[in-house]
Amino acid sequence: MVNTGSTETRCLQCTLVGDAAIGKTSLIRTYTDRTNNTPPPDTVFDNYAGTSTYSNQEFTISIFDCSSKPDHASIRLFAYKDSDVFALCYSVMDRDSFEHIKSKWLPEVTNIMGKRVNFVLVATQIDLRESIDLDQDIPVSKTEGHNMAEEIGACSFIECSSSNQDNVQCVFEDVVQCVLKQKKKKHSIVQRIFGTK
Ligand SMILES: Nc1nc2c(ncn2[C@@H]2O[C@H](COP(=O)(O)OP(=O)(O)O)[C@@H](O)[C@H]2O)c(=O)[nH]1
Ligand SMILES: [Mg+2]
Repeated sequence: MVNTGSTETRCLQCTLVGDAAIGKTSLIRTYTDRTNNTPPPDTVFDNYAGTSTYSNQEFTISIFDCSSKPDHASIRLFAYKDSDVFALCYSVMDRDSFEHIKSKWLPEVTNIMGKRVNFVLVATQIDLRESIDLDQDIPVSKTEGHNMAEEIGACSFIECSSSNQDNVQCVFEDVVQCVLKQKKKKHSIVQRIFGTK
């Protein structure tokens, strides 16, 4: 669970959520430098750790990577309960995965965590936009992603590619920022109600 205190190690728990085969495991393995040029494993449940710096402070991010299959829902729910923040992911090359953010993944997360859950919206595989075939769906645009993020109340929206490492570090900086923002908001509510610092 989150510990963002000023003297102890700052650590937080993040879970990646989204359809299968959209690049969740690749994103985590690229961030934590565990790719070794091997294909990503077909995950049921895995736990990774990485570090990110935000405002000159280092944070350890423990990351849960869960299977998206309906059969593994109970494993996901177990991971959700321990999470401080979620990265809701879709691939820009898979319109269904984009639609499922609103129809499936956000409802599943809020069902466990409540409506005030911290989450960022992440678009993956943006390098593939350059190489679409004529018979493929039109990729999900950046504007569509921004609009979705606003509509669902995401802390932030970011597009990335694990293949060329584009914005991979930024995804996890956004994750840290999302938790800190929420912590600050809670602190100011307590101050307003109780007049304490
Ligand atoms: N071109 C490209 N391929 C990717 C990217 N991320 C993942 N992939 C590929 O997409 C497939 C599914 O990735 P994976 O990480 O297993 O997806 P997951 O099921 O959501 O965890 C694999 O073949 C990856 O190599 C990316 O950013 N660009
Ligand atoms: Mg995976």
